[in-house]
Amino acid sequence: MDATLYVIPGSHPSRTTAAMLDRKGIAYKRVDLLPVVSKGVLRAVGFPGITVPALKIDGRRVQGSREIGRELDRLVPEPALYPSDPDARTAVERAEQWGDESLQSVARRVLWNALRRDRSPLVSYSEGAKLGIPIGIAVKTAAPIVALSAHFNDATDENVRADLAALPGMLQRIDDWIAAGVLGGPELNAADLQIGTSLCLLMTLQDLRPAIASRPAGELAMRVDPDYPGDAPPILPPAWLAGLRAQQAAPAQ
Ligand SMILES: N[C@@H](CCC(=O)N[C@@H](CS)C(=O)NCC(=O)O)C(=O)O
Repeated sequence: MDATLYVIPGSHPSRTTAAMLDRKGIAYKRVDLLPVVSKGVLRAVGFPGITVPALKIDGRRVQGSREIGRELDRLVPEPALYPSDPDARTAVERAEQWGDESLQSVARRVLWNALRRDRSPLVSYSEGAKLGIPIGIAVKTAAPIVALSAHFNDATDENVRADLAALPGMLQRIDDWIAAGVLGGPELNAADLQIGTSLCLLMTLQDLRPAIASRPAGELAMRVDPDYPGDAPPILPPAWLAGLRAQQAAPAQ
């Protein structure tokens, strides 16, 4: 199979897709793109949309982590990313959809808001990336990219405060899915890979890591992508983290 995966270094759905390809044993070439610049490059190479992950596989173009998951199961059925039992499949697809549509954006907004406050951790997210220019230069000139990414992703203070207030409930939902066997089973499924990488991205922030790492959701994340790049020292206003810390101090029974 001839496969090329277009990613942005540190992008969580890109890591989801890379994990899917690895699980299927499909070798691929990875093309690393800078945020924002990525939109034009994807159009130039013939993708209809402007987001990563984008996969060219045997001449076909597939874009979006969920679409790619389904296409990979069609091309290489085993090991399956979605259960064959219809009820189990519906539950996994619902969790995956929530991961894509809700948790993914929360992780993206929190990260860009934090990097807008302090760009110095950016280099850690590009570990091992081949961006076509030295990483140091890419990071030094990243101010407009960070500002634009925060803007495109609506990473406003107001939104991120609301995201962090909602995060304890989101983590509880993930723990509940793990307890119900929808997530975290013996074989990782598409929803595990979708949700796990968003958790990994959130856990790159030292502000959030302890509250996530100490619970089943955090254990799942470490199973999904233990080598996730990025490490940001405390950056966010402590008052925004109060709900998360209160939940960590008094976990649900
Ligand atoms: N929900 C989609 C969204 C993908 C998405 O928004 N990707 C971001 C990176 S995480 C992107 O390409 N952003 C464009 C940019 O940063 O310029 C998926 O799972 O494929």
